[in-house]
Amino acid sequence: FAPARLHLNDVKFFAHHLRTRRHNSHKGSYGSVAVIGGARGMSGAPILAARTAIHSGAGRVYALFVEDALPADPGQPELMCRAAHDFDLGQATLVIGPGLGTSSAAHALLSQTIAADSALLADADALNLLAGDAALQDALARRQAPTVLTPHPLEAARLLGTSISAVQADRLSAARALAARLHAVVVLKGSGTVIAAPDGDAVINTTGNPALATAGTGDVLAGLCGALLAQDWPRWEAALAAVWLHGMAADVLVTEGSGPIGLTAGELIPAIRTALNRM
Ligand code: NPW
Ligand code: AMP
Ligand code: MG
Repeated sequence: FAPARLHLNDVKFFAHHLRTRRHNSHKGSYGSVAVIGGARGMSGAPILAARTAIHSGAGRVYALFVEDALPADPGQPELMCRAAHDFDLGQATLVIGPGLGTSSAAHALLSQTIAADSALLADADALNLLAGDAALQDALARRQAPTVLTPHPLEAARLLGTSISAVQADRLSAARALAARLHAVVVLKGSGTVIAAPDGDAVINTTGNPALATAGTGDVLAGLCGALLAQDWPRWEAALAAVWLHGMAADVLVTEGSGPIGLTAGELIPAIRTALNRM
């Protein structure tokens, strides 16, 4: 069956999931996000995700580093930066993968994360580790808490044991196959991002442009979707809204002359905040 295309009117349809900011609310009312990643040389990835999460309404955001290689200055004092082994994984929505690397410490953290009873978004190296471990895939598929996976075409190819060209030749089937196998909502990124559910539902996003073809934009998407999950959005609507808003932010920035050449992932963050508030 043909997939739907995701347009502004569809997104407005689930805007009611946005938390209204009640007068007597506090940071605990808006959920916590913990981003787990940041192996040596890749601390930027979890920081981008965590910065996005705090700009997307999450009440508290932690950036957790796999090898104790904490950056001297994460550039965002609102974030709580810690070594990952010092954190109780049950207390936040978990975003694992940005810059995680594939060390044995990263593998152990992924295993603990999958076992935690928290909403989970797995991206980047978390997906690469998953691709090489059938037992972890089984554990992921058995999770009760909401799970969203955000592979780019190479990460999807690794998970499916195939090539980028095979994934790209039939993106819908690739996304649906992964969603069915891993019992998760799958976001197959790239031009015309596909969002697929385990029951075969699939949607193609209509926002976004090649300004997004730059380092760190996937990490920003992970932080945005994590923030919506932390604010109790259902996983399907969280994935759809995050993909749509991320692409819309890039479209607005290009219209304003900040792209397509040289747009940076960090510049998406305030534009996402604006798009969320307008929603
Ligand atoms: P090609 O070149 O076409 O053969 P990798 P990564 C393909 C972290 N980061 N359509 C493409 O293959 C991440 O979080 C850290 C078609 C491309 O070369 C990870 O942990 C940053 N093909 C880690 O780095 C900022 C596509 O995939 C290859 C495609 C490695 O992640 C950057 C890249 O895949 C980064 O986020 C598409 N739409 N998209 C930081 N500042 O700390 C991708 N491909 O080898 O898994 O590398 O994605 O850079
Ligand atoms: P990642 O490869 O993980 O950094 O993610 C890249 C992000 O940019 C994903 O959200 C992609 O969908 C998006 N992206 C990359 N290239 C394009 C493109 N040509 N058109 C639209 N979106 C893109
Ligand atoms: Mg990525």
